[in-house]
Amino acid sequence: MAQRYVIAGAKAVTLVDGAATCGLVEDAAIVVDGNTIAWVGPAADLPPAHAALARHDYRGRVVTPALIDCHTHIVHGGNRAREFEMRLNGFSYEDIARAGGGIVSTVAATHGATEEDLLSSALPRIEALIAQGVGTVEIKSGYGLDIETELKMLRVARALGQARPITVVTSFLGAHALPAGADADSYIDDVCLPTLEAAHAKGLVDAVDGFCEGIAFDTAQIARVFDRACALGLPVKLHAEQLSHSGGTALAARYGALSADHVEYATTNDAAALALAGTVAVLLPGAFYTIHETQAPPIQAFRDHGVAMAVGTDWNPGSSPLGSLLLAMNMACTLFRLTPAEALAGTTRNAARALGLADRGVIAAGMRADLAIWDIGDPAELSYGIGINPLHARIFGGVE
Ligand code: DI6
Ligand code: FE
Repeated sequence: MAQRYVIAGAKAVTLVDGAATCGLVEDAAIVVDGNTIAWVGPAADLPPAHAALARHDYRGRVVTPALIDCHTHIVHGGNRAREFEMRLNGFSYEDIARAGGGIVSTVAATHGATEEDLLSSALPRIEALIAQGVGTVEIKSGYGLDIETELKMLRVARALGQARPITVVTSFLGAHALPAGADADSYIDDVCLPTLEAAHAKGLVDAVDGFCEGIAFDTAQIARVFDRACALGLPVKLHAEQLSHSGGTALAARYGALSADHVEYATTNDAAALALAGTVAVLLPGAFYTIHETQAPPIQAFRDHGVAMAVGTDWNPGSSPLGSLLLAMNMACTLFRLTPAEALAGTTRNAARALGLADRGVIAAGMRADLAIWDIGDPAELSYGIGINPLHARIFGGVE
């Protein structure tokens, strides 16, 4: 039901690009018209045309764009708590993957799960994100590695977006890991590319992702996936430079990717290439933390070159069982030295860019009315708290 009303009495953090202090408007008015924002500015400047609308007074709270988690793997079977213990006993993420654990063990659990199982196990995850003010979530496939299971995962991702008030954006991640005993080139040509075609034909794919790494696929193999994505008119993104420097970031930039994700081992040259391509660097501190990584992404090089930085949970059962985007913001600050303002831009404006969504992530006229209202006085509190959720209310498509 289309409604028109004014959000009043709150501080708005608009995140409008280039504005100082995150585009803070102290005593703001935000006019919501149906599912879009019709006007935002100081309450004192509210145009007379809107003056008679109902006012929802948020009494000094802080309003931000609804948060955006631009990198998750929340549709999957099983969990990998045993691997958590193995890492505590000195095994690395790569040791476990090479020993037949890791991604392929989640692939087995996902094969064994019905579509209903996958949906019911993912619902509490998406609800946890919604409860933290998230209005848009990206969900990847990649635990199928065969046509039937990849399609099943993507259908579940779409169903989650129907079942709950949140926008779901899908990424096809067929090039995530190599099924046991398979040859990587044959897997790409005979399984991954035909699956991408089939998933795209069913309207299940919004972007195409891959894992470029020693334990996954090399740049030539990922390039074949990207070529097919381009031929289908789909944008690309890439898990790049997570565990080693494999050349994925430069490849992503060459293809004009929406984002290069993880990027712990990216170099200054990689930062320059991302800047030139307009590719967002997506920082995933939950994975850095979980696998005991010590090499932090080159944040200062990203700043120096003007690379937009986003922050995501990477919520997955292996390298990042992290169900909190607010905690990801805190980790990005403490582990990677982002400022709280950079972390907030990373889960709003820059996260929207990492998903190719031009209609959200900032509070401005014409944008979707996806907003989060917080019981805080200073936007830095969103990153400062650890395990604290100060969400007061969430507005999705104008609906409170
Ligand atoms: N990098 C990650 O951090 C996730 N995928 C990837 O390519 C991990 C997925 C997993 O361990 O299950
Ligand atoms: Fe990931």
